[in-house]
Amino acid sequence: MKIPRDNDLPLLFYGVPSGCSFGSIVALEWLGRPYRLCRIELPEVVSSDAYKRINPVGETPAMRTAAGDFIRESLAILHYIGAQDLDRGLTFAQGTPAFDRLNQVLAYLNTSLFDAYSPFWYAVEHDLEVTEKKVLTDYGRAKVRKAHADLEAMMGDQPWLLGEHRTLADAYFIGIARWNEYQQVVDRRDYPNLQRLYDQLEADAAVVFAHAIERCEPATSAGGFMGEIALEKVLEELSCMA
Ligand SMILES: N[C@@H](CCC(=O)N[C@@H](CS)C(=O)NCC(=O)O)C(=O)O
Repeated sequence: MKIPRDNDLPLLFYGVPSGCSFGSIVALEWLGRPYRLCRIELPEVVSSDAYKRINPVGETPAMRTAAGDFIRESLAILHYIGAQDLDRGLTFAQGTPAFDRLNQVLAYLNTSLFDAYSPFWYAVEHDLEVTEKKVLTDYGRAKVRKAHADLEAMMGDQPWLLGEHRTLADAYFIGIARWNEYQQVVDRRDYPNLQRLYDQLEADAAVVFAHAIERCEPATSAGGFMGEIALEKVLEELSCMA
């Protein structure tokens, strides 16, 4: 059996605290293939010139693939992970109605749900007048409510976002949906299908693992996690290869 060298393993650069990279960690765990992680602190490290060598737009997640290529943007990374093994059922063959539906739900999560929380993060990170803050958060609240209502209807009473089986969409959903715990924008119990999905995911071993990784607590992987590597080390390797 060929033992993979560290550099042959996909490497996910994930943002903490509470980055949307969470979904990519969950997807990697569900995939079950060897991978490594590189922790990036938000907002300091992610905006540094050093990290911009990994992702020029200064955002997480980013991924260095097993072939050494860099992929940025959650959806591109999630699709890369899913395509590693179609038999895992995290995604579907491109060109099929199932793939198109998955892509549609992922795009909704990546735009409408993700973006709905942006006004709240902006309000937390900037010094605003009371009235400015109110306008911003009222706008955000309307967007978060709409996104929850839309997703509730999209999901219906099926067990997972796409139907009978968990997919990349569920992995990505949980990383964003948990932002409501900090911002308390909606009461998720008003959206019973989403609450059921949320509870089911929070009990999932990959989600428990991803929380532990974010908190630097002992984390039990399904087997794929091969350890963390520091950004400095990755950059050193890049310099040696240049
Ligand atoms: N369109 C990007 C957005 C990525 C993004 O905004 N990531 C956040 C964390 S969730 C980030 O790294 N922000 C930089 C910062 O906080 O300074 C994607 O979907 O991957």
